[in-house]
Amino acid sequence: MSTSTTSHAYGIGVITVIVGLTVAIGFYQMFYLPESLAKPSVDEHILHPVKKTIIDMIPGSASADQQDNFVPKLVNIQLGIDNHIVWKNLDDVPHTVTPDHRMADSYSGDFGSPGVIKAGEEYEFLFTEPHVVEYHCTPHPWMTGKLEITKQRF
Ligand SMILES: [Cu+2]
Repeated sequence: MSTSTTSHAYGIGVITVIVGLTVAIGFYQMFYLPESLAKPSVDEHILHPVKKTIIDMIPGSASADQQDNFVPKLVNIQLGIDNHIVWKNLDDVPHTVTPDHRMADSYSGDFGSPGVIKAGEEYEFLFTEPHVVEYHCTPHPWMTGKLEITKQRF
């Protein structure tokens, strides 16, 4: 009698442990795993680079006759050094920063200003991976720029 009660309790204990483990593994696969895969772990130096890179949209950029618009036009960027980029609209009309081909950084998401950047405003983007990006301004397609993002050279 007492033996049977003990083995019964033991059986319930085993089942509880199995159910518990199943729930834990299920949770891990359903929630934890996708979450940790979706957000790539990025080096702290890349998340917080030493300096910002400033690209000016200079006054008069809206004119196709003006040679300079995005200044500087070609920028070499090193991850962990200057991969945080800020475009400043110093002109008096709105501009955009639009990639020639859709481009997404796996940490920061889609690259490109969500709308126009008004006069005096800015757009910033943190690159966390090597990319070559050519971009332009949608209303003024003669405004073009290029970024080459590479890993830090030691
Ligand atoms: Cu423009």
